[in-house]
Amino acid sequence: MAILGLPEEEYFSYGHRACAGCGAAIALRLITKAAGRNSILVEPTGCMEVISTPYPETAWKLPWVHGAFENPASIASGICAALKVKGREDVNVVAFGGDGSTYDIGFGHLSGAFERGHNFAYICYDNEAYMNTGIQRSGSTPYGAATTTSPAGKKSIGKEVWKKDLVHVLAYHGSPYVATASIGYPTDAYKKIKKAIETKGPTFVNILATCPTGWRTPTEKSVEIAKLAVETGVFPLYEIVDGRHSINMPKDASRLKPVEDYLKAQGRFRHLFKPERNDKAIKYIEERVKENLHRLTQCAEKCF
Ligand SMILES: Cc1ncc(C[n+]2csc(CCOP(=O)(O)OP(=O)(O)O)c2C)c(N)n1
Ligand SMILES: [Mg+2]
Repeated sequence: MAILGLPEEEYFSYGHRACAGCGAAIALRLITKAAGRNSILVEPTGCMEVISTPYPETAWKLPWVHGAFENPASIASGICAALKVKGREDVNVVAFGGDGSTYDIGFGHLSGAFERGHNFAYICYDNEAYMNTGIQRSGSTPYGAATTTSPAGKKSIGKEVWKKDLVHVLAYHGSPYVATASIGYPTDAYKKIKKAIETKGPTFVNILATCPTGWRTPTEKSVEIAKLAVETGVFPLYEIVDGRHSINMPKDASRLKPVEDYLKAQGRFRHLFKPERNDKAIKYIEERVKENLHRLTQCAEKCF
């Protein structure tokens, strides 16, 4: 299936082993389309590595390096250094990892690579948990979500702390370009990934990618739910270019869809509504979402 207005060439081929409705597989198509032929890809361990390279097969039509869970940013740094020595400025270095690798286990490597200022783009396909090993919570898992290591029950509402704001953490490293994207808005995501690749220096895009298995959502609703995350303000789309914020969506914070619509659509939040409605937790989520949008709007109006 072609995505309207995007290059038709596919460098991440069909026949891979992702689950039906896998949002991260859509993200990979967008990443490779934006990167194009002259690219070297780096990927740590995670679902997208496992489903794309079951020996002796591969879904990759571009040079692709698999690293350990923690070190895609270090491998990308080494590739950048080698290309520099060879005087090659025509090759894109693109690393991409899941949220577990990016937000948690590989964070030290990522921070180091950003501090050193290598010329590469890092894309996190954010499915908000360690899915490959059985849905464990990560630093990116949202507040209130049930995972196997933040189970919901009589004494727990699921994950009890808010999602880490990695996008700003990397912006504060001095990155010239960081952005959020969603597979619900593929054209926006494609443009941002392309911009990240074309901008000199270490850049970052966090793309929200629905996981029907971990989020307990119907496979045919992956794109719809990824859109709903944006339309409710739960996952706003914005860019920070050389320290300057701009919010792409939602445009009007006073006309959002109810946050409840997003939560109710997913089994990982079901305990917030059944057997009894947890008003306190739902209200807390709504308030934090509003607060976050307010903070972003202020950043966009002033300067970072
Ligand atoms: C150092 C290390 N710790 C743990 C693992 C086991 N492991 C492999 S993949 C994975 C989860 C990956 O999560 P994420 O990065 O979010 O990608 P996803 O599976 O969600 O695509 C874990 C814990 C490992 N390979 N190496
Ligand atoms: Mg993950």
